[in-house]
Amino acid sequence: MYRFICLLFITFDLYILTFIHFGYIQIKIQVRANNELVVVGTDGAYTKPLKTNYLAISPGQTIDVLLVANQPRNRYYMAAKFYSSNPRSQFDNSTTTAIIQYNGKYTPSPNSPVLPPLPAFDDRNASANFTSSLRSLASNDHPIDVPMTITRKLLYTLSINSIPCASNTTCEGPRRTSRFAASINNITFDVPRTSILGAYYRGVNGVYGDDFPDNPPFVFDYTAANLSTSLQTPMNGTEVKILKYNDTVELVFQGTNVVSGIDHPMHLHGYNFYVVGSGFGNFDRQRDPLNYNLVDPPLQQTIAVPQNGWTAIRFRANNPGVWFMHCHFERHVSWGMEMVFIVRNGKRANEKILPPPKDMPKC
Ligand SMILES: *[C@@H]1O[C@H](CO)[C@@H](O)[C@H](O)[C@H]1NC(C)=O
Ligand SMILES: *[C@@H]1O[C@H](CO)[C@@H](O)[C@H](O)[C@H]1NC(C)=O
Ligand SMILES: *[C@@H]1O[C@H](CO)[C@@H](O)[C@H](O)[C@H]1NC(C)=O
Ligand SMILES: *[C@@H]1O[C@H](CO)[C@@H](O)[C@H](O)[C@H]1NC(C)=O
Ligand SMILES: *[C@@H]1O[C@H](CO)[C@@H](O)[C@H](O)[C@H]1NC(C)=O
Ligand SMILES: *[C@@H]1O[C@H](CO)[C@@H](O)[C@H](O)[C@H]1NC(C)=O
Ligand SMILES: *[C@@H]1O[C@H](CO)[C@@H](O)[C@H](O)[C@H]1NC(C)=O
Ligand SMILES: *[C@@H]1O[C@H](CO)[C@@H](O)[C@H](O)[C@H]1NC(C)=O
Ligand SMILES: [Cu+2]
Repeated sequence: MYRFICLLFITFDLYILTFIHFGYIQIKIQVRANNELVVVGTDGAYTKPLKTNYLAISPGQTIDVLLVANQPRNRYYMAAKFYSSNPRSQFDNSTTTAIIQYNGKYTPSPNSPVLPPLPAFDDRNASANFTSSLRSLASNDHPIDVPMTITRKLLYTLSINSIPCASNTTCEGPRRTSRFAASINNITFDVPRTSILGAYYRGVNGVYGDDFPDNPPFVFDYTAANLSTSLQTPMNGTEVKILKYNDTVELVFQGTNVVSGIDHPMHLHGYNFYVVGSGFGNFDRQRDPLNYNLVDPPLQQTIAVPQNGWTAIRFRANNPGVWFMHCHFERHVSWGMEMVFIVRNGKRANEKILPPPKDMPKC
């Protein structure tokens, strides 16, 4: 559960600002309390304005924020640091800063700007609280279309795993006799050498199977503190989940504490999805759906599933094709925390997968 640190990109321009995009790290950012931040969008969809003094953002996400520059002209810090829910992960715990400087003629205070307080690096309440406070704008001009009748109910566990090294060999990495892996529904994805999209489009057999399970193959207390090590070794396969055109899907991601629980920023290609609920602990099929937000849930492309918690999303499968779904921690993708949805064609001409471009190079 080591993280890659990649680009951190912030643009800032006062008065009407704004776009803040952090790729690839999960981070909290805070400006001095009185410089108000107003979140107005996420992953390219409007949200109801949300006043906040910090943001929690995950790899792959975008958040649009307005900064209300209503303070005395001076210089102010903005600050960002890692959020890490896993006590065993190693990361750079320093705080990165930038200075926001008001325009105009004035003498800046001779003192260094006050560093804004940030939530503690392991404050998963602060992270989950921000994430679960987002609401779609859901106005007449920007209506939403949350699937209400569900045709496919899926529960996918997200686990860190451990695979023993071949006997009498040692593996690279911190564990000498085993190596880390990761899985969805206990399947570590084995990336085929042939493109799944190409195989599906051309009807080539043998590249993938269509048995990706709708539910975890073993039911256990997913988030218990002390899980048996016998749960740690995953299965390995190239299984896809087939959806019919226009299926309405509810997918609950369930984080597990196998090896070690951590947040997983899950990203689905080809779709935006509504995030209708989330919580800590095990998802309760009876109780938790009663608290879904079906009125103004945020429309997102990547969602951080809380450590040892769950997140429920809904989408309508109206974009035919072959769509990758994966954790957006690059390390976890390389460990196998991914799977593929194949969405079948509909009947009408505009409900079909597009042909490859004429100039696409042949393999
Ligand atoms: C940050 O990391 C350094 C080096 O690992 C450690 O000495 C220090 O205590 C850490 N600080 C905090 C606030 O966790
Ligand atoms: C997080 O919230 C729960 C209640 O929802 C509380 O029991 C716990 O102490 C909080 N943790 C922190 C670090 O604030
Ligand atoms: C977030 O935390 C604040 C202050 O602790 C609380 O009032 C609010 O209800 C929380 N929101 C969510 C969505 O948990
Ligand atoms: C592993 O090493 C031991 C001791 O060197 C040897 O007896 C055994 O045959 C080896 N096993 C394999 C599978 O290579
Ligand atoms: C899956 O198993 C095959 C055959 O044992 C192996 O070659 C491959 O490396 C495994 N893939 C993963 C992702 O562990
Ligand atoms: C966790 O399990 C191990 C092995 O079963 C046991 O030795 C240990 O005491 C357990 N720890 C807790 C906190 O239950
Ligand atoms: C995953 O599957 C393997 C092989 O069947 C099993 O040994 C292991 O306990 C399973 N783990 C989980 C978390 O389901
Ligand atoms: C798909 O669902 C949409 C929205 O309910 C509906 O307008 C459309 O007719 C459906 N198409 C098919 C092929 O079922
Ligand atoms: Cu992950």
